[in-house]
Amino acid sequence: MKNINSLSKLILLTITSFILFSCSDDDPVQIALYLPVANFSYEAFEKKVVFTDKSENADSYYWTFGDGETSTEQNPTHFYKGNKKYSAELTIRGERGKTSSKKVTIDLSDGSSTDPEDVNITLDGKFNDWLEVPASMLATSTIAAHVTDLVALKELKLCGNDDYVFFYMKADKTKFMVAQFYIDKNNDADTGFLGWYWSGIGSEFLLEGAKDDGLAPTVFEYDDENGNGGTNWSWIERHAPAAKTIEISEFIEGENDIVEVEGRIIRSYIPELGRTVKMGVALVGSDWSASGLLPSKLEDGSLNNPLTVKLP
Ligand SMILES: [Ca+2]
Ligand SMILES: [Ca+2]
Repeated sequence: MKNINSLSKLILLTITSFILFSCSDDDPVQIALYLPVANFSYEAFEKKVVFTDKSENADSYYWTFGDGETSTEQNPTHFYKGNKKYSAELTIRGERGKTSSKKVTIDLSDGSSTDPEDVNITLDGKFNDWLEVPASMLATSTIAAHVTDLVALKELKLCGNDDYVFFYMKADKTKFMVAQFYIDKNNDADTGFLGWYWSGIGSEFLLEGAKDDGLAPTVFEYDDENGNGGTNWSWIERHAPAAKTIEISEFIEGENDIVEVEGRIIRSYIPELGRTVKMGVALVGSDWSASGLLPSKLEDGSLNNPLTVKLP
C-alpha cells in the first residue's frame, strides 16, 4: 500500500503558492483548494483486492483495474481472474470538470491460485480437506516438545471464509472438558481482554463450549468499560449455549485417548471480525483448571504469540 498524501499536499502547497504569487484577478486560494487530487490505497487477498479511496475534492470516480474491467464506485472490491501484475488506475473528476489520476501496479504473481472464498471445510470427520487450504490462509500450531504443563491440546489449525472460522483440534479427551476460543477481532492488543495465555492479544470475544455439549459455546464479549484496560476478567454474555454458534464433526477416536475434531464458528455470531484476527485456544479439565494451550508457552516459560488468522 502506498500513500502519497504528503506528496499531494506538497504539490497542492506549491500550486497554491504559485497562484498566490502570480495572479491577482481570481480568488486564487479557492481555486487551489478545490483541485481534485486522486489517491487511494489497496489491500490484496489472493486475487481479491479491496480499494479504498483517499482522494480529495472528487465528484465522481472511474476505476480501471488493468484487466478490462471498470467501476464507478468510490471504494470497489475487485476479483482478478489471474495471478499477474495489473495496472490499476483511479481517475476522479472534480469541480469544473478537472480530473486527477493515480495509477499503481498490483502484483498478484506471488499469490496462490485459490480464492480465499474457496476455503471450505466439510465437517465429516475426515481431515484431508485441510490439506487443500492455501498456506497463506492456514494458521497452525502443534504442541512444542518442551511443554510439560498444559499438554491436553496437541494440535490446532484455523482458517476461514466469508461465513465461518474453521478449526481442527487434536486433544487428549481425558483432560478436556471445555474448549475456550479467544478471538482478537481487530488484531489490536490495546482493545479487549489481555489474557494470561499469550502476549500481543486483546480479545474481544471468548467462546466457551463443553465437549459433552458438542462445543456449543457461550459467546462472551469483553466489557472494555469495566475491564480496567483489559486486565480484569470482565465479560458480557452475548449468546447462550443454546445458540448454534459452533458446529462440529464427530469426535474421531484415536489411540491413547486422543480425539480429533473439526468444526466451524459461525461468523454472524461474532460481528466485525477484521481480515486479520488473532486467536488462541485453551482447554479446561474437569476440575476447571487449564489443561491445554495452543500456541504453547515458550521454552523459558514466557508467553507466546497467538495464531494470526487471515479472513476474506
Ligand atoms: Ca473434513
Ligand atoms: Ca482487540
